[in-house]
Amino acid sequence: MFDTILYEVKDSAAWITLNRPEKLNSFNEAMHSELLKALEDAENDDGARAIVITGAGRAFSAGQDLAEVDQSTDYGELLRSRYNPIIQKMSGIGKPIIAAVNGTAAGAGFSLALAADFRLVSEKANFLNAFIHIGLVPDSGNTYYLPRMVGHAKALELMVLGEKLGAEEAGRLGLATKVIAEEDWNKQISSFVGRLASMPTKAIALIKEGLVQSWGASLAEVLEGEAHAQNLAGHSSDHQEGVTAFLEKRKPEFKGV
Ligand code: T3D
Repeated sequence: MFDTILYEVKDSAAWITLNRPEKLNSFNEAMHSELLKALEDAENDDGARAIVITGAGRAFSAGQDLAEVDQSTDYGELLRSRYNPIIQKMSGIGKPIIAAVNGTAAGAGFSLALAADFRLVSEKANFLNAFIHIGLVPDSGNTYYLPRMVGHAKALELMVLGEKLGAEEAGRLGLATKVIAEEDWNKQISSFVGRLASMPTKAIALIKEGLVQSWGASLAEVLEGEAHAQNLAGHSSDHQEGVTAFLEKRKPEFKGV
């Protein structure tokens, strides 16, 4: 169905693999539209309660395919039409998105990992704000997410110096949710994804939405947003199940509704 990605729904999660390993999963036009379509499919599939994005081969993604751009390219338009819809979509999807960063995440590949809700990072992986090395500025949400995650000073350092950030330091900075040894990779990814896919999905969606809204909001607006979200969560079947399971002293079985 797709040429540049692999897509599979299994164990209640949608697994999206960027699949141009010979080009380090850099983004060509087809991969932009296919990733967006895969995200929409995953969003609309009730059988998928978590979404994983990973890369085939030794890289997560090396960002824009540089062989596809030249001086005639309208870079602003390229971002508006191809990258930005992906980043916006990831923020708006009411399901947890996990970037399983198997190797280098460079340029817009770094931005893609930042736009996920969790980053599980292989001990062999690294993050690289490669833009500066080719005279560009970080894009695809990089200047939004990175300072919010690691602070202004560190973000500026990574953007301007363009040095590789290793997995261990990414863990220390809180950018990596978990750093995973190679031999444990598949097992730990499956277990983390399985855990998220069995959680109260509706509450996760409301948490994602509330966090995004909180950035530009006043305390009064945030308090009202929380009250609204809590009313929605409080009337979900999963909330009822959570309370019943607590009172019955058993593990809850959330259905995501
Ligand atoms: O349109 C616009 O420009 C605006 C949008 C911008 C968004 C962006 O993402 S801009 C940033 C683009 N990305 C980069 O600048 C990263 C370029 N790649 C690298 O710096 C290095 O490849 C890595 C540090 C990521 C990995 O280095 P290394 O030594 O492990 O691998 P390599 O030998 O450089 O790459 C392996 C192959 O992948 C190689 O092909 P070959 O020689 O075997 O046929 C290389 O050309 C190819 N490759 C890697 N990155 C890209 C790429 N081909 C096209 N585009 C790439 N981004």
